[in-house]
Amino acid sequence: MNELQPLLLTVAALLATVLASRVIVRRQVRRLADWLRLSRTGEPPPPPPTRAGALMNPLIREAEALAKDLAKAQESAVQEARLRSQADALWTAERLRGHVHAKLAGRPLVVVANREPYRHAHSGSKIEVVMPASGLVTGLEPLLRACGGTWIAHGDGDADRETSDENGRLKVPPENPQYALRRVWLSDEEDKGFYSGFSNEGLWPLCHIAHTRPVFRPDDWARYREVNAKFAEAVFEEIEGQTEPCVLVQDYHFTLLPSLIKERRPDARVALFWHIPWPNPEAFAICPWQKELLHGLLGADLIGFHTQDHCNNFLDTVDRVLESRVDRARFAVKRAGHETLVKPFPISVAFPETPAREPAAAARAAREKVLRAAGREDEFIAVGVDRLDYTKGILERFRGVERMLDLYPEYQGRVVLFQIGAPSRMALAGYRDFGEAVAAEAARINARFKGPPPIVVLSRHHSHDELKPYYLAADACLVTSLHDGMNLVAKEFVAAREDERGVLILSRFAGAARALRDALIVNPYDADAVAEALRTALAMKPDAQSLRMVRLRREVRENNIYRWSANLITELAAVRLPAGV
Ligand code: GDG
Repeated sequence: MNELQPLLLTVAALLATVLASRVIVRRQVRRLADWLRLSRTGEPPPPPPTRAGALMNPLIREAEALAKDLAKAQESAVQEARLRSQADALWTAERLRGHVHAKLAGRPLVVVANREPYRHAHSGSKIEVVMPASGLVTGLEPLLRACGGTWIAHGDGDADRETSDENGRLKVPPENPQYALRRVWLSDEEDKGFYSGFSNEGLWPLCHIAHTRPVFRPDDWARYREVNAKFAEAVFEEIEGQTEPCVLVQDYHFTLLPSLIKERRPDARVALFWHIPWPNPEAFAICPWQKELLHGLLGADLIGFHTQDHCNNFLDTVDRVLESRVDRARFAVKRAGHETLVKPFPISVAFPETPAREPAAAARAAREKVLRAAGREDEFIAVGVDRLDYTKGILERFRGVERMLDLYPEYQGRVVLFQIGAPSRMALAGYRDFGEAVAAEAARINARFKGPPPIVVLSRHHSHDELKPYYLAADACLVTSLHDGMNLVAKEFVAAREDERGVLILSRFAGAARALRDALIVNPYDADAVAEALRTALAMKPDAQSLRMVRLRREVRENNIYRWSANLITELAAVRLPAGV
């Protein structure tokens, strides 16, 4: 027995060692497995397990290396996915050019708008070229620049004839020609009845719920029909000999054009984009020629509005007024064998593709510049940029500023509102009166407060380059439209703020309020609400401004004007023409 004892002890020790190693190894393997699982599922790799003995070390080293490789592969996959989704989200002029080229496959693109993108006017002994203050021009010019084509418009500059050829054609932009402008000449009488009368005294107030009564005169209606027919002739000349051209008609000036074009050229694909709101059927019924207008519009293959609400109002109006089949599931109207799709396309602006190098310094410089130009030293700057139009809520905005200074007197003498107001539709007495009312209201409010006047009205046309320092300098941008299809000023302000500062105050009655949720949304009729929003904006900490502005900028960057154009052209190119046209 004694001889056996050492042997038994050795066996027992061996067994104990084997068992202990088993436990240790199993624990190590389990840890290793847990660690690998965590690495595989995308958690950041945890610290490597403590090393237990030389036995596991080679395995652990390999696992460590594997986990590192895995982490790198995961990181680059995430990066790649991010880039891919960014490329998907970002539309640029370059991308649009390729897209439109592919979609149109050589078919010509013709845009018809009343407003021309470049107007030539005499200025002393020189001729100047001006881009008119117009949201439509801001929205459409990038498409034509990127893709070429022809823009047909009323030539209303006093030097337009001498700067175009005998057919009213010229290449634009003047400094770097990229597309054709075809000018249509209107007599004073035509302009008065078609543009000032039926379009701007009739349809404009009809579609904007701003409590201004529309005026419908039979003579204006006659001129409106004549001018629509005249533009149709210009379209036929431009598309002569071209097969399956694409025609993009713009706005309420040309409701009759789609049917006129389709009747003579059924092979044309025709879209009409409506830049202003569409009211409910009761409001629209005021127009004595509502049937004719709807008939004209429904010649189009596609009708675009800014928002789904406007599409719904349009379909309700058609349903109420015409014999037709309104397909609410597909948002389409079928009438006499022809189908019109009705869809929202929220318009936007171009977004700077190459970021500024020192945005904060640029904003500071802009601030000094606009204050110096006005001879002021205010602590806070607010801006408003509008055509001088009663729908833009300029008087309501002024009353909001006045109320803020009454409620929070500590701001008196420290804040200025620069109101840029481009004169608009000056042939109409109502618009001239409105310009005077704006000046008078500013003067009334300014007289109430001591020190530098709180409201400065800059009542002249400003180019986009002149507007930019105001956008950049502003602590708050006020967009207080009483009703607005979209409102591009709101989006321009956001696009300009590369420093990610500044607060947008935005009317809930502007189409832009649908998507720009990080603005301070107000009811412009409520002076207290405008006052509170302005006070909130001026008191907002930089971090809070930045949080909102970053989100607003993401929205506008992703849904920029190139995406708008691409969506519109994609839908138009997909229109199926009836066989044999
Ligand atoms: C209609 C709808 C919709 C340039 N210089 C001046 C000036 N501009 C430019 C602005 C802006 C444009 O004019 C104004 O755009 P909005 O969108 O505010 O408005 P509307 O002209 O009424 O356009 C509107 C738009 O069509 C597009 O579909 O958004 O709802 O009503 O780009 O930079 N503006 C002013 N003074 C200038 O000197 N006010």
